[in-house]
Amino acid sequence: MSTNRTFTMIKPDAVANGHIGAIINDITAAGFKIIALKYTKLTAETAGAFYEVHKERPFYADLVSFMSSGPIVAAILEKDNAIEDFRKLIGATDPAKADAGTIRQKYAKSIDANAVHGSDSDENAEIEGNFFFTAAERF
Ligand code: IDP
Repeated sequence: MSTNRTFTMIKPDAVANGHIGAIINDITAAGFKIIALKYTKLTAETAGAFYEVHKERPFYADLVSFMSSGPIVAAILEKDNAIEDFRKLIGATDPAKADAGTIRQKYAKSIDANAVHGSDSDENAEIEGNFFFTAAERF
């Protein structure tokens, strides 16, 4: 069953480059409602736990280091067909391959520093949202 919710992070590169406002604007203009929102910073430990599923991938250490290198914005978003529509809005993992007008094409510079995260399934959206937000922080 679809929950119509997804989880996103605006990653350290996009925060450092001043894109928080523009990215949130793109997200809400595309019809996503913000259910929860937080400006925070991951540590090496919490970034490592968040990306545990990628532990065996060759880029894991770099990903953990990058994701804990500066503040991020975490959010839970709601919309019909949220997972698929949000993946379309952000574009391909590699911004060089992302469609024109997508968030990664507009704001990301490389495959590792790619501006935003978007959950890949309802199950992961639930797990990832719970990683950052308590029930009392969702509206
Ligand atoms: P996704 O974020 O588009 O779902 P995943 O394959 O789940 O892509 O990878 C998670 C994150 O790991 C990516 O967003 C990116 O930051 C990083 N990543 C993925 N592939 C590479 C790579 O080949 N080199 C460096 N970093 C990568």
